[in-house]
Amino acid sequence: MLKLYGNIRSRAMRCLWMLEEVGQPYELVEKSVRADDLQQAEYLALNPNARIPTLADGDYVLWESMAINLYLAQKYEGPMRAGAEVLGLAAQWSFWAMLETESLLFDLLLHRALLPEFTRDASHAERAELLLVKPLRVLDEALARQPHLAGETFTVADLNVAGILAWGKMAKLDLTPYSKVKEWLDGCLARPAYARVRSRAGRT
Ligand SMILES: N[C@@H](CCC(=O)N[C@@H](CS)C(=O)NCC(=O)O)C(=O)O
Repeated sequence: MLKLYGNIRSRAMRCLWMLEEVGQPYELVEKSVRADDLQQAEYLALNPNARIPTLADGDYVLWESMAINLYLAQKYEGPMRAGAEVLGLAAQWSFWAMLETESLLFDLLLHRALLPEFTRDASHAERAELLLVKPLRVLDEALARQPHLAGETFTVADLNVAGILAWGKMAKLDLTPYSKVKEWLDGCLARPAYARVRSRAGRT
């Protein structure tokens, strides 16, 4: 059975969402982000970065959340199975989201929500929001041309980017100027597979 190492409150969320969309049986092996949990010889043999998530599909092991999802989209039959064109666009948007938005969104999340209030710095959040204008415009323009990132239907391209942009929602990023992004993100996050993973969080 597929095994995903991680936890719901981490970047493993993106892969849990994908696994739910793919519909293959899988097991979540709970791993926190604590060093004592990650710096174990057995886990380091799977992921030498000592980070989560990691996927094990039998003896085949992968780390990096975006790569795990692109693999699952190629490997398994079903609604998320993607051909070369979709995979190309999914890789493009996944690299783009990681490089152009992820660290800015993380900064925003830290300084708006995650850090204890007395250590938050509003100027960090403002800077991140300003630097996000350009990529959010790019995304908004793409979604004005077609409803999803690789065409008419929801694919791993949407899942990978929405999995990152979800941090913006948690950080109360104002998406009003990017109406297409807002509509698309709300639609992605309303998917039953996403809700199933979130309800699992409520149980843990
Ligand atoms: N680029 C990696 C990042 C993985 C990552 O940084 N995961 C965090 C949890 S969200 C982690 O394991 N942190 C523990 C640490 O850095 O010590 C991915 O997308 O999978």
